Amino acid sequence: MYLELIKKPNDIQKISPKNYKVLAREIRDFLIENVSRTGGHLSSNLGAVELTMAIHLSFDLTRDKVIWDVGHQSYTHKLLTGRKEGFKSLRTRGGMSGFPKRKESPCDAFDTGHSSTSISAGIGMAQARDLKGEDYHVISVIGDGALTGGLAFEALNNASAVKGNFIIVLNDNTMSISENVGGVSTFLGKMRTSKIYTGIKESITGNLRRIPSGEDIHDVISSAKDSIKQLVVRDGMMFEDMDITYLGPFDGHNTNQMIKAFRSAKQVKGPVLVHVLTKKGKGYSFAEANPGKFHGVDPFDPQTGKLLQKQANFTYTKLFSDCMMQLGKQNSNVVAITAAMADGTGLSRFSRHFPDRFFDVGIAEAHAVTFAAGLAVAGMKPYVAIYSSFLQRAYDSILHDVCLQNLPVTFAVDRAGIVGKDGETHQGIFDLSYLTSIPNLTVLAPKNAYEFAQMFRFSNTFQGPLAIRYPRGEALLEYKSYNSKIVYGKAEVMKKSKDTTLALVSIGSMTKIAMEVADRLENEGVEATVINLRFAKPLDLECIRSLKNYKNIFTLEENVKSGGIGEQIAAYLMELRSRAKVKICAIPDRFIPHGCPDVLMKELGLDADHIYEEAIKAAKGLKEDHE
Ligand SMILES: Cc1ncc(C[n+]2csc(CCOP(=O)(O)OP(=O)(O)O)c2C)c(N)n1
Repeated sequence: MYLELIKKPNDIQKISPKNYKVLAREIRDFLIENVSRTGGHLSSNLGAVELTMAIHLSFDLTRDKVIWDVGHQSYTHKLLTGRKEGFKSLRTRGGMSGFPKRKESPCDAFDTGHSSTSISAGIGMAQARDLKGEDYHVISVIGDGALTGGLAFEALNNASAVKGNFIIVLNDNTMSISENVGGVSTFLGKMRTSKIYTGIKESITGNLRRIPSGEDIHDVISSAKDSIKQLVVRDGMMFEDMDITYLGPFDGHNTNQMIKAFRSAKQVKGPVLVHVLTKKGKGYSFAEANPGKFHGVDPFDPQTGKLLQKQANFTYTKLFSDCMMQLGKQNSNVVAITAAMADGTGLSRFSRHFPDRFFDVGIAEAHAVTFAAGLAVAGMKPYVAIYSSFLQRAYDSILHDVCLQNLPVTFAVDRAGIVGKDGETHQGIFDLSYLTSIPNLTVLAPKNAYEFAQMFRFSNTFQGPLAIRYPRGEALLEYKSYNSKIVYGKAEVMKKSKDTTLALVSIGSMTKIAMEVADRLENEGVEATVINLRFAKPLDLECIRSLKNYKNIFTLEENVKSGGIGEQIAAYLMELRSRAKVKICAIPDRFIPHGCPDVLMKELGLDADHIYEEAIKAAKGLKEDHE
């Protein structure tokens, strides 16, 4: 009933402190009920309820800027800024985004989705504020998982350049999606084991030098300050040594304690890090017991925690898991690398069977790739599994460290194409463009499950850099009989028409659509040639040359038009002085918002119905032209 009183930013400040706990429970109940219907990120949000309340109680959300790293934990922030109704349509087309969006609310200071950006963005805002002589607080909220990202470290290195107040909140729940790993996690572990301060008194005494004198905070300095200073400074030493004042650790489920911490943090000149300890999934037993499962979850029964929809059990990710097991057994040089996504990419099984040959490097995509280059130079056969959109982070590492030296690193590029409900930041729609621009890199995309397995077998003996891109979800079992051997640089002819009216040239997931369109055209008496490219790079130029005299060529790809295979094919046909009319069926060059993949594909005109309509028009129009 307290939640009902919150209709706009800062309304939470009307709630009396004695009711904070009830409000936190109401928020959790709301989140569980709503996410159980719509799906979404649950564990991280349940863990950040009191932290978000404390931020909203300590700052003026109409002026101060809060940046949520990754942004998947921003649901309570949305609730407290008047977006309760939006939860009905969470992550659906036209509905509320699951991430912060500046266009959604003036209280969303910065759009996020990819990890480890919040400190950099916060430094930028704080510097702009100081340059303009403005007066507001900037607060970057980052998880211990996101803190493993290199960008976060670059920002920490730069943080002391901020002379005005700049608050970094480290939300430490020991988890990334799965258990957090690496040196940062160990270092935070040591800090966590120190006493959780029950009052602000002790925690600030180690930071006297940067708290301006004469302010009320001075009054709370105890006589035991030297010994406490030792304790606090040792605990937060890495931050202190970087000239970032360290406060904490605090109980991230104690709203009042965090309010006091923020009161002190506000008074620090320069960067200050407030370390809070939270529990991922807090307050919902199923999520506490299995925070990974409820990190990003489909609709479920809130009473039992069981998923409501039948899960696809034959996904490309599962197939990748099988392929990696096979490759691992066959070749003792095969090693697998993930950037904090062992479960999501399907590498967990490999990690259990070959623990010595499995590496989780944290949320560090660029490092993952250059690390793989090092492994390859030293004689290993690395497989780097990273989602298409996150691989964008590693573009230069792929180019500079792997491809320039022509190293045999294989990239398993999962979630390529329209991914759906996570929206703009997560759609994997640029990789065909950015990967095919890199010399020495071979880029493959399978049309179905069988071709996928073939491509991974092909990768085992392949001697150069190779990327295999494949979509999210169910692996296609149709077109089993089209299973000719993979030959380097060769496309597969799936249908050959007698005349030259129309050819459909597709890559990966779009081959299914091309075949459906061709079948429907056949029913209308139009024969079409269908080419499954298999190789986005190198393109099978001989095959494309054979289409030179076609009247219409449709290219189909689940990638943006710019720099995609359609443009490359059109350019080649132009060089050949072909007079074919080329229709590029691709994603328009814009960011694609959240929504169900089927809905989005239809809206983008990339479904079989739409392409069929265009194709029949082209083919019949042609006939009419000739009549
Ligand atoms: C560049 C990038 N790589 C991977 C991801 C996928 N991802 C989303 S949340 C997350 C874990 C974040 O952990 P943490 O920051 O500790 O937040 P928590 O969920 O534990 O609250 C990961 C790996 C991402 N969003 N961005």
